[in-house]
Amino acid sequence: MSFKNTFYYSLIALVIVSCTTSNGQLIPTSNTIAISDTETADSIIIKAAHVVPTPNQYEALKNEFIAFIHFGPNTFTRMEWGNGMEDPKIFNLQNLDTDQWCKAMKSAGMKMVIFTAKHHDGFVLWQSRYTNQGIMSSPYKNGKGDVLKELSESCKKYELKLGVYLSPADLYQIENKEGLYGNLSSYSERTIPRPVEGRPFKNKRTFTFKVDDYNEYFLNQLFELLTEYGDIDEVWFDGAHPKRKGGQTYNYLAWKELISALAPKAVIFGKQDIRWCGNESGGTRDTEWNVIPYQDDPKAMNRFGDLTEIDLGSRSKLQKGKFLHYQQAETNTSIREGWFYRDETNQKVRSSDDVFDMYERSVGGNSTFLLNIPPNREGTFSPEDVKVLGEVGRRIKMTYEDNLFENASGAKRALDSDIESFELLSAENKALVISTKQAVTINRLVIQEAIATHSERIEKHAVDAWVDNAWKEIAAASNVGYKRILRFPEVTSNKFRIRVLESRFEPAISNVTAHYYATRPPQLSISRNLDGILKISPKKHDFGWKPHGEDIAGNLNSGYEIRYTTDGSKPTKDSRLYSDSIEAVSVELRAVAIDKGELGSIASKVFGIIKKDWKVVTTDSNKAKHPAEKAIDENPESYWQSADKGEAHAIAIDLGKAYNLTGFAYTPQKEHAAGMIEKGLIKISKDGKSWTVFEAFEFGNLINDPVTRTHYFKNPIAVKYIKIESTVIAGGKKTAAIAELDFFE
Ligand code: FUL
Repeated sequence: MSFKNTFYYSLIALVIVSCTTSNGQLIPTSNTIAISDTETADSIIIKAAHVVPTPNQYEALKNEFIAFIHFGPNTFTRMEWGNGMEDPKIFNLQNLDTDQWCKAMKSAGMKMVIFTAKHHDGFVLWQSRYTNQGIMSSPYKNGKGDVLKELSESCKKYELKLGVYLSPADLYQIENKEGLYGNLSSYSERTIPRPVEGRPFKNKRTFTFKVDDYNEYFLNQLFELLTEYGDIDEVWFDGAHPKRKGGQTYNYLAWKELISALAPKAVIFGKQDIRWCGNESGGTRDTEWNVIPYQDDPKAMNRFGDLTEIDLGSRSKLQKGKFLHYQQAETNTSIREGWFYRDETNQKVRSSDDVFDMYERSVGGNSTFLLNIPPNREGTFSPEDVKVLGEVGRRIKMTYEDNLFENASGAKRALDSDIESFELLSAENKALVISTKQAVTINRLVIQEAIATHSERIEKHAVDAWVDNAWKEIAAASNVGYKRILRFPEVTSNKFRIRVLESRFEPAISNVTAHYYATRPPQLSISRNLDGILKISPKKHDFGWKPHGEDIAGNLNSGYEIRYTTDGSKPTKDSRLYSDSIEAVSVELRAVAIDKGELGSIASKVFGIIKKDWKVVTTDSNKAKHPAEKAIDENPESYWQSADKGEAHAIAIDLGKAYNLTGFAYTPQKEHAAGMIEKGLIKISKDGKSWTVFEAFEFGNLINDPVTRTHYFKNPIAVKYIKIESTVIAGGKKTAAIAELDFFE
């Protein structure tokens, strides 16, 4: 043990006994702190309490709400993942209005936009010198257009920061004859950027790296992106691979060196700065720790895996680390079903309720909210998306602009609206009392820790209000970190108290504000049973964020009524009143909750034909726990899974009578990543015995985004026996699974 370590340990031991310091710092803070083999459990926790974000990470956290833009050939082919063999002319863009994008993003209060400069298909949306698979070969401005350039200019005009997503996976470079991906080229010293005749760079810096062809290509492209479009504040890398070739690996450490040199303010997503939240549906953890244990030093790591567990940084997890590292989460999801634009009719757009709820859970849950808005084929955000962005921005402003603790007294340095100053709590004093001049009615409380200097330390806390001459607990949650938004039923008082119940070390609270959210009619969800009986109820979130152990929809909304239509028309206050169920129907049901005359967001669901008389004719195999009937039981939680290994698996269904079918919906199971049917065939039969192929279908990105996918047939077909047969299972897996199948008339 070094002298330095011995010194720290004695100090730690001393402080654990006395538990106070003058400034709340016991050891030097750092972005990564190593743990030695002989370290005690207590000193590991003390170390965790001194792991802080880098200045770049801290700035990125302060952005809070940022945008993602997925745009490219998929926008025109309506695919989630391209195949790399697209003719660049498919990107048939005639108009582009990046000012309109920026205006809409600004209206939502977003601070940065991350643009898909290249998605997995390898098509580049800027004027790269190193490929012709891109905008230069498309009709847009006769091959002279540059979407990233236009966006970067709009960003300057509207004061938005800019980030770029450069997909490491590259199907064009895999599929074409001269493709560089996995071409087994040797490693040698290469100069970045590689000079190209007649295309000089303004930035004259050069770099030398020992890399292979694909990594050189990637570095050349990074050089272009980081030197020709103004400041880049985030570089985004994912880990998805629709296909692999030649054992291609990535020299991330070389990429990082280049990024640090050319974009010193940028954070890197998918690597040591920012991690994926673990899902693409806007799910958040109740407790999102950003101080994470690692086995290797993240600063020297070349590969980062996805961290998807529910618990990433509790005390017991920290004990297993050899390095403790600050790595914040980004909660990423799309405003539309899918990352790319498809259409105005079948592709649902999230409601403002939904987006606002995700905003509160993610920004108020120690992460950054990254919301994707996919531009349409006209080069604009669609009107519905623009409306939702504006509405969410208004709600954020209306709720959070006014601080009802503005003139309050008590915890001065937490109330002064300067998030750098803080109130340091100690073992003796673990509470802050706040008094307002007049009584205030609140249902939201924001708490922030001084993470840049004092890390995230609070592990459990509660809030009380002084009501009827006694303290009444109104909310409780676990950690705080950068920001915690507490949501609770409204309460009126002039005295509040924050109690820290557990912490890693002396917590430094930098900000406390109180707010009132004007509640709205609840979002609704619609379900159907096997007999076709429909039920409408307030939506429960897939990932329940219920820090105070109560049902938020129930707390915030009562006395509302539900109105609905079954003919596809918009429900209004004059539509039919819902009581407790709707008789057997196979329809498009649209419903809305109405509270004090105000209409909530419309919930809609298209129900296929009723499954009561369906029978499974055959399957190739079944796992004992997952019989075929589970695919048609109207319960998306249960599923059929094939037992045999291979790519081809089938389930055939007798619909009871012939229907004129227009399409089908596939709901994958969500328990694990195996069994996602990426490609398959629809087969039909007259007798349930001999089958002919009717049509092929394809669904991309199912592993990361396992939501219901719909495929409409080119022409309707009258049929009684129908079969779904897989031809490709996502992620190279060998079994097929179906949670629910629906057929539309
Ligand atoms: C994933 C990709 O596979 C999706 O298509 C999308 O780009 C998402 C943001 O990242 O890794």
